[in-house]
Amino acid sequence: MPSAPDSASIPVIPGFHPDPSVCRAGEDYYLVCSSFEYYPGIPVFHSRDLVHWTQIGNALDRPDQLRLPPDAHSSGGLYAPTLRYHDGRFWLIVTNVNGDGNLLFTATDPAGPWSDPVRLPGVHGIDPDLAWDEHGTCWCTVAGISQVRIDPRTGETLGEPRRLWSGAPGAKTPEAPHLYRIGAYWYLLIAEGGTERCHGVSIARARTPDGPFEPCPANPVLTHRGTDHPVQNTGHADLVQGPDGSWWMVFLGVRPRGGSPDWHVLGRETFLAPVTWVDDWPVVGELTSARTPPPWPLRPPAEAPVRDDFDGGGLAPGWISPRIRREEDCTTGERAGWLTLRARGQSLDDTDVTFVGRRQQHLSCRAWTLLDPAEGSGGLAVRLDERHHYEIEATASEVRVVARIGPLRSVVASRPSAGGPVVLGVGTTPVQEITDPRDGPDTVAFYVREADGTRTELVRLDGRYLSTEVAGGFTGRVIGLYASAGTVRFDWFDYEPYED
Ligand code: 6LW
Repeated sequence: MPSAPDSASIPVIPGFHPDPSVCRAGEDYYLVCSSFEYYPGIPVFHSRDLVHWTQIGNALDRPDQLRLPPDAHSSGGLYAPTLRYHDGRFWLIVTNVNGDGNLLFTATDPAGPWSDPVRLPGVHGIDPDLAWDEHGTCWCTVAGISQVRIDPRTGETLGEPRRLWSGAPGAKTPEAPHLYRIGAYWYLLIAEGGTERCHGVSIARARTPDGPFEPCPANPVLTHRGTDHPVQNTGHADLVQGPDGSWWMVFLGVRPRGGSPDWHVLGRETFLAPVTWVDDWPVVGELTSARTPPPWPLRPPAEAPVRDDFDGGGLAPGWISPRIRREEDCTTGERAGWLTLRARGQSLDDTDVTFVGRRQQHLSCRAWTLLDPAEGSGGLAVRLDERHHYEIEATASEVRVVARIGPLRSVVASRPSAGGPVVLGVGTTPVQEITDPRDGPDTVAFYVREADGTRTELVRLDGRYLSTEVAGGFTGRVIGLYASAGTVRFDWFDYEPYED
């Protein structure tokens, strides 16, 4: 099991934010992540110091940019984008594994709007990358690892795809390629070993963008496999230069907790580490965060507010919904200052459900909401996917806690209620000390806030069942609001993070 958490284990973008791709435009950095079955898709972050990131939008925030069939499976949808700044424009390439394949978008402002998609029917493979050489040729490289020249304005492929390199002999899933010109070489950075405990980052170099590539003798240049580092599964990386010209790597990792085996519950998160160059090969240093900062002044943004009052025109960019969000089922316009949700499916077991949530970003956190169930029923949920979720739900006559774990669904606690507005809460507490090798990663407790402000805990559940090791897939927990019958209104939502 990994060693105790320490200051080196803090992500720069916590919560389910995997497959980071980063680019620099002057003093500004922009970063995107995979978003899978959630809409809007592909969160876009901004930073000035590579450590503090603020979400400024989602690249695919119009239904015509992101088409997900109603039955698209969880952990389907949008995989592994690449973001580049070239020729005064931002370029984003991404795979929609549910039908549309590889898609390319452009923007002059990464906060949006992003263009309509350009399709790439001749590019086969996930994890597409874009790189331009000095002649203006655009090289598109995908998992496998293979490469083809493209016209990025039309999506047309120019020539036949060519196999480039497959990483270490026998290592599974060479993927996540990024190609860069750095000094005298073209570098091909890849991930290999699978996105679980064996994940790693390897690199090869060539004199031209299409090879032949020579692997780094020190590969993998980044992996935590077989170590007791509190951050595991490190891989899927991208390179960028810091404000002082030094080199940095962003990559995904997870924070497993608990006994044996251990479990991670927040999905794959984005981490940062310094890179130095020895003999023209990169050497990756220890994790960097606000607690172990880089050598330039940090530029933290204002603290994120705890409360979302639903008083603005629309929803903040951090709110996501599975597959689609229909204005008529999810609006802040119907009752001013309230979020109104209209039920579609009957529960979070359904793929077509009215749910709007935010990623759980801290191992230890609480979320609260004031809900009015006068015209329906709904509540506050912790969601991994349709088969793995816990929720506290209010109806006209009771408040109950439901657990869905695999094929099993059960009401695990309930109490009568008068049916008026009620404050519901959920809190996660990571395990502090392992006293039994079977200890889970955390507990998930559900609360009702009483009229006098005290809270009553209805039940405390083992968090392992809402972990990736149990549920499978590529995502992490999302905490949010849903309607299971009729119309439910929410006055506010608080997300209180605690120190990890
Ligand atoms: C992604 C692949 C990966 O396409 O996981 O960790 C897949 N790396 O590169 C899904 O995120």
